[in-house]
Amino acid sequence: MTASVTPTHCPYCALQCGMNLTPAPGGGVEVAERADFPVNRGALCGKGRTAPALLSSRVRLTSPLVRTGGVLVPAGWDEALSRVAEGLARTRADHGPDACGVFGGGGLTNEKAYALGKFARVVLGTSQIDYNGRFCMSSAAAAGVRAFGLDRGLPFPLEDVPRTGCVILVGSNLAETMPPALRFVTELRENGGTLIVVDPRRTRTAEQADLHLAPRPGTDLALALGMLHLVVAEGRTDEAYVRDRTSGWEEARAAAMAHWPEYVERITGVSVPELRAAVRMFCEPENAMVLTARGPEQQSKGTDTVGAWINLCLATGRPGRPLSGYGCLTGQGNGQGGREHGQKADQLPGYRKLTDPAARRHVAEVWGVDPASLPGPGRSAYELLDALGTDIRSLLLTGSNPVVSAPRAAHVEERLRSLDFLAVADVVLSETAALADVVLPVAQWAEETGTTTNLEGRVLLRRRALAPPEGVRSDLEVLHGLAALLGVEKGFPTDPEEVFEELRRASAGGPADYSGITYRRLAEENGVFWPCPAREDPDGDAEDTGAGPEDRQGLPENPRTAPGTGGTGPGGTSPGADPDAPADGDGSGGHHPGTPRLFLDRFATEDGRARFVPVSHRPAAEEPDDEYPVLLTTGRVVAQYQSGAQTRRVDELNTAAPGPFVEMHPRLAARLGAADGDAVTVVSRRGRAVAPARITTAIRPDTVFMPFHWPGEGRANTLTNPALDPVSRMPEFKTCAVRVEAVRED
Ligand SMILES: Nc1nc2c(c(=O)[nH]1)N[C@H]1C(S)=C(S)[C@@H](COP(=O)(O)OP(=O)(O)OC[C@H]3O[C@@H](n4cnc5c(=O)[nH]c(N)nc54)[C@H](O)[C@@H]3O)O[C@H]1N2
Ligand SMILES: Nc1nc2c(c(=O)[nH]1)N[C@H]1C(S)=C(S)[C@@H](COP(=O)(O)OP(=O)(O)OC[C@H]3O[C@@H](n4cnc5c(=O)[nH]c(N)nc54)[C@H](O)[C@@H]3O)O[C@H]1N2
Ligand code: SF4
Ligand SMILES: [Mo]
Repeated sequence: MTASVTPTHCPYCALQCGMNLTPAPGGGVEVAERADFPVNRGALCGKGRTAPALLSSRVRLTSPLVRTGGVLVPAGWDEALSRVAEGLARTRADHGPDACGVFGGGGLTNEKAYALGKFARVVLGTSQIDYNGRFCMSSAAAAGVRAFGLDRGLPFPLEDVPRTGCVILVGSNLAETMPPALRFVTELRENGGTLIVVDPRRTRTAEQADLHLAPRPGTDLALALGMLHLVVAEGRTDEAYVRDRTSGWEEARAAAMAHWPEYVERITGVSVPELRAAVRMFCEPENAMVLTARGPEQQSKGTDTVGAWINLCLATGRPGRPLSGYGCLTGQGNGQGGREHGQKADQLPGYRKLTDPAARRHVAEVWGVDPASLPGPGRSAYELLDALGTDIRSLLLTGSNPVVSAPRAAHVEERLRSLDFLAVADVVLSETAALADVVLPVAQWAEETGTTTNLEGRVLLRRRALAPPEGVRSDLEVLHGLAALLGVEKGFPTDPEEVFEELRRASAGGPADYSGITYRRLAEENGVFWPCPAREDPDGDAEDTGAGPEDRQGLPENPRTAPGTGGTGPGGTSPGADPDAPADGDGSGGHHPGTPRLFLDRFATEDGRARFVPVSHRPAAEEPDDEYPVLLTTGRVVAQYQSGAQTRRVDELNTAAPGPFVEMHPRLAARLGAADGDAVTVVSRRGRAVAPARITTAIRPDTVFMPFHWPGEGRANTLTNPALDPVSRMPEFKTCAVRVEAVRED
């Protein structure tokens, strides 16, 4: 970089706040405000503000580690990479390619996620790859595909939120998990709109709401059905929209009519008058939105639950209309892009299906391999972790810390220990890296260039601002080195832009089409929304993706990118065009402008109609009983990120949120005889955890809440239930049955 200011994006959550990095007086970089990025307009939360701390931290890894005589000792890169290649090659020779597993992360850039999926399928030839995004928004993704034919977190930019009439936030604690985004709902209320928050806890987000519904954890499906029942009963259905833009209404309607408000009140604990008030607030304005996050999604019925909220939106004519619709607030920095380019068990780049022969042909051609050589779909994340040490003998893990973050974590930890060989690439010695045979120290966000796709489907460029410390390599360099040692010399470039150029070609014609996006455009624009297919460029430059017409043969026409779809037709005057785009023609200088708003003309289904899916309430996999009478739910606090591997190593954040706790109602605390701050034991069928009680009336008396950011005796995931959603394979992080006991001093 010649300039001393490097505009880039935060390493943490899916908001991908814009920030500037400037040289710090003592070396390294400092965060400075970057007001031009519309998502955060300069605002940052404490995590983003302190992100540079980990770049220069003494606790980060700067040398590979190799297990020798039972302990991890520093080693050179040649030795470390050889050990990894040997470990994987031996497993493959002894047990076949599917005995090699790969586990990725939604924090990895698009380039890394793409290279990792290609590495698994082309170099290892294994079907056994999945990633932590399965634990994140997979239920919303599955429901989105089912209803709309396409999954993109938000089908509209966040800036639409303040201009709608009503927003229902279902199981999102935005105020703590995406603080700068709270502004959008604050502005909504300033503009006269209303906010409904659905959360068993009165969170900082719920405190902002006009109406807070506090259902029992795991009952959002019934709640949404009860609201839909009332919509029908009160004659609030948008008949014309249902007729013209949807299919399957009769079945979905019949299913909802079986959920009487009184029945729903018994299941959820939300009263009939509250249900009626919510329906009125949602239906009366011309425009309204439902946004879900992990609360309703991380359930063993998460896909149906999101489906029920989508049904409510469809019956009232919301999706595919300006300033209206359904969206999912994705979580990780690249939670969106990380699920599009092939680190998912069933997927090829461009959000293509691994089971689709045309998709296999297209991607195999880009990769220069025989389509028949590509393996089929593999196991989902928890199933993959559960198979470690039995069917899967060696694992390459990058960008995740499942010892802390996976459900039934003690079991997962034991499975990791039973592997023949474990390699982990990380920036710090995470709890999972500490179990590895080889640890590979990798570069961090500010030390390398790459793209991410934020929760709006906006593809962004993160730029390198400083060189990584000596002894550290990038994930792309790691994959390049391993591929070469395993006999694949070509196809794993270390330059991120080169990887992105290949990703463009691999994604061309797929649902998540990035072929019209270049690093140059990303550097000039505030991100580009996919789908963004390559156009014939008048100057004949830059946009040749190499995807000739033959490559697309047999692929269904991409309905999102057909002319007029998504409102990005020529001229950019339709409501879909990005209001932030420069005003030259369609704001794209001859390029496809990208697609800020989806579905305005048609949905991405074969017939262009959104599909109602008939769903019915069912109980959680584990309901309270005499032995385990309390519900446990889990989630986040503002100052820690995920497994805490990064944020627990930043002093300021650690001081703000030093350890786990068990949030409980005074009535439950009184029954236990526990005072605020007293250690309590929480016991589930999977194990026990100990942490101080935090007593507050902000939670239901039948429920306790634990954040999951810490390892050790306060690890929430020792308790959680790995019951999986049948469609998305999402584990039930948000509900399990526990017993709470006061810890007695002996
Ligand atoms: N500070 C911080 N920010 C983060 C992260 C982080 O770790 N820390 N992680 C990022 C990632 S990857 C993600 S996925 C997002 C997650 O963002 P959110 O989804 O906002 O986070 P959670 O705290 O997991 O869950 C949100 C709320 O769901 C509620 N809830 C629990 N059970 C239920 C239920 O059954 N129904 C309903 N309706 N609500 C329920 C919880 O009380 C909680 O307040 O945050 C991102 N941002
Ligand atoms: N009980 C409970 N459990 C949960 C959840 C919950 O709500 N409740 N939420 C789930 C959700 S939504 C998520 S997303 C998961 C997340 O949980 P994890 O998958 O554990 O996520 P992180 O803690 O972000 O782990 C990322 C790891 O990769 C490292 N890392 C960061 N950047 C890079 C990079 O560029 N390359 C490499 N190689 N490594 C890097 C970090 O240091 C860290 O060790 O947790 C899930 N677990
Ligand atoms: S809200 Fe998310 S992206 Fe923004 S600064 Fe905080 S962690 Fe980073
Ligand atoms: Mo997540």
